Amino acid sequence: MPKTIFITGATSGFGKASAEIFAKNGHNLIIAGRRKDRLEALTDELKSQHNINIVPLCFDIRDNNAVVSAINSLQNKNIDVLINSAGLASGLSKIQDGQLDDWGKMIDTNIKGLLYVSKVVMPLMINKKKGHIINIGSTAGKETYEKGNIYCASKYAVDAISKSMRIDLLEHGIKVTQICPGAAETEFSEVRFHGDAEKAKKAYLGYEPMSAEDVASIIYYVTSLPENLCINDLVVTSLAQANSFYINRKNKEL
Ligand code: NDP
Ligand code: 8X3
Repeated sequence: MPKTIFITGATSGFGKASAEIFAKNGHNLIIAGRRKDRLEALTDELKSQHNINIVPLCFDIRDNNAVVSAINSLQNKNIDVLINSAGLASGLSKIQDGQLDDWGKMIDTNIKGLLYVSKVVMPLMINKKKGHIINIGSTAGKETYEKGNIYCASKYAVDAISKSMRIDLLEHGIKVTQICPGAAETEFSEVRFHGDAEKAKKAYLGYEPMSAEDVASIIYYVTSLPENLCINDLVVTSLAQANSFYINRKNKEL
């Protein structure tokens, strides 16, 4: 039975790879992001390959009015799965050297943006006493690491929000899963280093990180369990990574 999957951050990385795997499996999509050209290209591509409905929604999740009006514009608000993937790290520096602008971006996107989208979608799921919210946390939300500070704090918040959602939505039969990936090669590091592709590449040198498709396959998996089962919290890394700080790099000085 096809479901409707609402994916934030669908223009890149985990969100885009999730759109692809759910489309391949015949599910209808609502895909969101700020880059309209990418949303349109992905919509055209997936529609040409699969017999599914796709609604692209272009908005900035930091803008609550934009979030509310985008979701209210949907003709069909029957959302089965919400994947909160939109997020970012901005900067990597010691907390005493941090930039307010970077901190604001991470807090506004990873915490407030996730909350804005969820606030509109939760009542829709409560109405039908069914739904599945998947929040993309991080290993950074399980252990802090040097220079990770506010990014880690934003992902610790996702951890707490996911636990709270699970408790408060329990009586409504809504599943809440937090997926906490370790390092995966997406546009994440390029965004973190403010567009410096060379610096971004170094984050993945000397070991094999996960791919966006690896994480998307886990996201798909957690939605494919029987109705009475819910994976609450899932940490996934490549074989080369133990946690936030231990990565088995071949080139040890990196
Ligand atoms: P990408 O940079 O590849 O994708 C991030 C997505 O988030 C893009 O589609 C981007 O869309 C969207 N986004 C960012 N800011 C906003 C905004 N203000 N409004 C709307 N959409 C926004 O990164 P990943 O796919 O790797 O990251 C996805 C999630 O996974 C993030 O929450 C990240 O923190 C988390 N994560 C990533 C890991 C990694 O190693 N890659 C590991 C653990 C967690 P657009 O720019 O078009 O708006
Ligand atoms: C992204 C993974 O290790 O850069 O959440 O924090 S890490």
